[in-house]
Amino acid sequence: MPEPKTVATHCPYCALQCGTRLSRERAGVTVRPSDFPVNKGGLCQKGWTAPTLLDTPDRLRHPLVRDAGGRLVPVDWDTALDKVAGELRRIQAAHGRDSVAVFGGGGLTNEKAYLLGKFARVALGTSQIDYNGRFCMSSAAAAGNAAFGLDRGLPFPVTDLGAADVVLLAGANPAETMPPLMQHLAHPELIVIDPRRSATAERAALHLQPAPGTDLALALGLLHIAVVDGWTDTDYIRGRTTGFDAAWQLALSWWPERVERVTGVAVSAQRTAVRMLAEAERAHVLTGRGAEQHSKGSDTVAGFINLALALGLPGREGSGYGCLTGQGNGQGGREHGQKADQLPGYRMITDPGSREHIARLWGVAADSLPGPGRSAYELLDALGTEGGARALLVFGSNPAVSAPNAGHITERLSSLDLLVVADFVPSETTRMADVVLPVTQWAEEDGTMTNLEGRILRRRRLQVPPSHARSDLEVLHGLAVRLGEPGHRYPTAPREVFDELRRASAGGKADYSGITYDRLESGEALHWPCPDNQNPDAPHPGTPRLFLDGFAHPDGRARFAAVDHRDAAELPGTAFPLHATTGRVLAQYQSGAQTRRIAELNEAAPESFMEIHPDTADRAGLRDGALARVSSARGETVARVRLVGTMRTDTVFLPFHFPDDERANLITGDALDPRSRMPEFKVSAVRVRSADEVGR
Ligand SMILES: Nc1nc2c(c(=O)[nH]1)N[C@H]1C(S)=C(S)[C@@H](COP(=O)(O)OP(=O)(O)OC[C@H]3O[C@@H](n4cnc5c(=O)[nH]c(N)nc54)[C@H](O)[C@@H]3O)O[C@H]1N2
Ligand SMILES: Nc1nc2c(c(=O)[nH]1)N[C@H]1C(S)=C(S)[C@@H](COP(=O)(O)OP(=O)(O)OC[C@H]3O[C@@H](n4cnc5c(=O)[nH]c(N)nc54)[C@H](O)[C@@H]3O)O[C@H]1N2
Ligand code: SF4
Ligand SMILES: [Mo]
Repeated sequence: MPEPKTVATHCPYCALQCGTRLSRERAGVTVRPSDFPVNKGGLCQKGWTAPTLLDTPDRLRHPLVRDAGGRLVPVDWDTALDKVAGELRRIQAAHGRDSVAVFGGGGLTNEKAYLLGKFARVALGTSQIDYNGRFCMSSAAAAGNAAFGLDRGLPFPVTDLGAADVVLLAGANPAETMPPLMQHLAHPELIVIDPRRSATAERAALHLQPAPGTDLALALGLLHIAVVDGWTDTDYIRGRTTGFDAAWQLALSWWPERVERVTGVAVSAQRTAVRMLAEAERAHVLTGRGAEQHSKGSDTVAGFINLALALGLPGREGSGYGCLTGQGNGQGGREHGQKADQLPGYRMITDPGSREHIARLWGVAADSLPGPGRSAYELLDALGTEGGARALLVFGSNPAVSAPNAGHITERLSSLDLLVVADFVPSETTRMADVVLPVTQWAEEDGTMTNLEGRILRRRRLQVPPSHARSDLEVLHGLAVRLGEPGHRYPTAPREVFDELRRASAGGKADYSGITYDRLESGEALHWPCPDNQNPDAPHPGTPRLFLDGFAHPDGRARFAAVDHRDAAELPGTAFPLHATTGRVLAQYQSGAQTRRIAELNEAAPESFMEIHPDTADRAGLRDGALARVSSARGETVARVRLVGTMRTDTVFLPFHFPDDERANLITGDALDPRSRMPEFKVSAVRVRSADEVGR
């Protein structure tokens, strides 16, 4: 069949998954936004420039294997896959199944995420699989599951936001991270909680500017005011929730003046925030990575959910709580079994019934499935150590840049016997690999993605991939067969994988069994859960809005969580007197592996920088535009000084998109949330000084 000239598909980057029309024209591939509900004809600069990535000059086009002289040299696929499979067998024979680990990504399609989990648990038989979503959504997932019995980023369509009167954004900067979403936030009054006056805070009716790592105290304080000032919805609390008293016992000791002392947010601003939310007819509380990427991220999200519950928002038409998921398939990526403790359908790997269901589908014995493995940071931290893995396969991540404590993690990666990376562009991690496998990218493949509202979308193929690139599904198939698996267990056609995934998910929390490629093809808006009701004439319509009739716990009630504030793992002191926090800029995506190769984006954001208050800079002897060295107890990074008068004087901000000695993660630490295992990307104690004196 000839390739189509135009396809309706979605942007390759973030969880908004803006709808686009891609066309192949003589001058190359062009993109136009479509009138899809999330982006309503809008795209951000990354979306507009995405086609450039398809034929970037340094696109990976051949499998590469490191030769005796230490250079990566092109080889054919059989040589590359034979080598990988041979090494994996040798390492597992000598050191056991768990000596091989797998690291996935929230950018992978549902089909890839599913097959990767199956490959790890069956073909490799390893428990050691986790993915970069652990760095992204795990705290909100832990809190959401505990509160509502179910974790779907937004339990309602994005378009509901536009009808709200007030939206509170805790640690999210969508004006840069999901620009077209701002169309839906134009009408509601915004309350933004962010230590920086971000582009989103600029548009807010109210900006609360706490010290990094103090959101939980603030959330407890807002709950305190809601109760004391009589704003709570007592009927809702009585009828639809449990656990209020225990949560209130802890919020009781967070009176407004104390909260002001800990967070720096004025009492009057706290009161205004609560009044705005409580007086609104329709209101939403949303969290982003700013509130979540902490060693108490899951408790912090629980604190904001407590506030939303006290005001009676979740599960009410037009109001609610949600988390803004991050990566393109950040939602689906967490449902199909690439997370250390999960099986497909958002099932727990420790649950005997779930193991039985999945094992039967996969044609293996339930007791042959491994148990839960290590979380992302712990998996990387253990590489090459006693009991840790000695070989690692990476699909869809660039941990040499994006993992916390990156200097240490880079060392762990280099201690491996075998590092295999599948990617379509060179990255800081492929550069360290023993074998690099060149794969297809978005416009060259079919599949499904699940956006931030839990809606399943079709990624469509526009053109043939470069001749030697293979899809991730083909790579997994090729490796599995070489490891002695029957080929039919690892289908390479996305539709076939999706059909198996549907059956795997049937009866699970994230039930996709009623969703088919044909239904998606006809343009139906299908949000999970969408069970197969066996009625072809009136199939299940999917679930755009969750919790309207009850929450997903057996008693139908939401749970308040008894959470209390605690300090960040590391506080500023004499040696390291400032808070550093990290995050994103509009023109770069994540580790930058994709966007740093696009000229327009590089012009807009060419290098790392540090936002710092002029007084703080002055004390450190730093001029605007000078190079600064920013050091923590872990290491040091280099960034261009940017004086910003609205910064807190105790805090600096760095983006994490840049490589080598500009990696912000050289300073971040290894503290993890005890429940979600989320690293504390958003707080480190640092010292800043001029780099000019010492040179680079
Ligand atoms: N341009 C661009 N867009 C992206 C991405 C990208 O890399 N680039 N990545 C995508 C992904 S995977 C994700 S997860 C999302 C993330 O989207 P966001 O959550 O919006 O992104 P961040 O910039 O990490 O963090 C948001 C804000 O948190 C603030 N912050 C820092 N520390 C704290 C704190 O202690 N408390 C509070 N309340 N706020 C704090 C930062 O100043 C920042 O403005 O973006 C997605 N979209
Ligand atoms: N300091 C600090 N660090 C952070 C964060 C922060 O806020 N601050 N945020 C964290 C968050 S939220 C996230 S999500 C992570 C993200 O960080 P990473 O996991 O490093 O994410 P990407 O840079 O998107 O890396 C994806 C890689 O996979 C490739 N890729 C994309 N699609 C596919 C595919 O389909 N198949 C294969 N095989 N490869 C593919 C891309 O080319 C790229 O090289 O960073 C985390 N790190
Ligand atoms: S907002 Fe996200 S999905 Fe939309 S164009 Fe930008 S990067 Fe792509
Ligand atoms: Mo993310």
